[in-house]
Amino acid sequence: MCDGLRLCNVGLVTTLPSPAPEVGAVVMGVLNVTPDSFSDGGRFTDLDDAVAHAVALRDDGAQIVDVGGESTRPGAGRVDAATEIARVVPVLRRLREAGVPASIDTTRAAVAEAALAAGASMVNDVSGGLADPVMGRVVAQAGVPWVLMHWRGHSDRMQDLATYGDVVAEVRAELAARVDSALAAGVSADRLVLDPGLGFAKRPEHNWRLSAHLSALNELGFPVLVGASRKSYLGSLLAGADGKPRPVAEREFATAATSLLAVQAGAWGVRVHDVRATVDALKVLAATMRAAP
Ligand code: PMM
Repeated sequence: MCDGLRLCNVGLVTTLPSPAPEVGAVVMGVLNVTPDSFSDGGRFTDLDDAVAHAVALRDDGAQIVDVGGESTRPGAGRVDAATEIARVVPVLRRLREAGVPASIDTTRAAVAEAALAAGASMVNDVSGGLADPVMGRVVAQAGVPWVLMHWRGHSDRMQDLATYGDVVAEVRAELAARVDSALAAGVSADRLVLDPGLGFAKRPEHNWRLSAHLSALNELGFPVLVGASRKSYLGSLLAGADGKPRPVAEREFATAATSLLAVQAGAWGVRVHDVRATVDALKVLAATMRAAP
């Protein structure tokens, strides 16, 4: 049975969660068990703290908690697969015990495989399958949903790859190619979610343009997930008179605004650090839509 609050397990096959009606979109909470993520890096390296935070995100209204063991902030170096697995697997096991639905945020097939065995029920791949050619096979065999994010290269060089003529057309075409590749690997179309990858090989103007033209991605016919939460282009927008970007922890109102606008533009889901603020904003939108003629 699918109650709209959990991933729906049908035998071995896991289907996408559907939005809770009073919220109108799927809210994915962020849990980075890394020492160096830009927002929550270092906060949840203790297992009990990580699990408690995931439970709090769920209680605030997250339908799925996205667990990441490798930072993808611009300029970040890579950790090896064994380190990534050692960070995420104990957390995922505990989340399974606690009944908290979880996705694994990784670009590595080996990490995805270990994470799925430990209880993750969805793969969030910021490389859209480009970083690891085996990822499609692992996802197809597991029969789980797969978020394909737009990406052009690893974090240490991604900002050099932020060159576009028409960012909307190029992101759309590059995501369509990732969909073709996922389908060719045997992943079923109803397990795919697309994500414009705000901040990944994107300058602020690219993020704004993509946000303003989300409908171009919706036209591809797949659910769209948007991850704007606390990102640096919001910090720049909110810079003080001294020109300094607004600190990461003070970008919550702006993040909630991005969530509302994304869902209003047709997004299926939003990926955020502060679930409560976004759920509040989405409830306002959903109530307004219900009252519309
Ligand atoms: N952004 C980050 C990490 N993972 N996954 C998806 N699908 N979309 C995103 O925009 C995204 C992501 C950036 O790092 P964070 O975990 O600190 O937010």
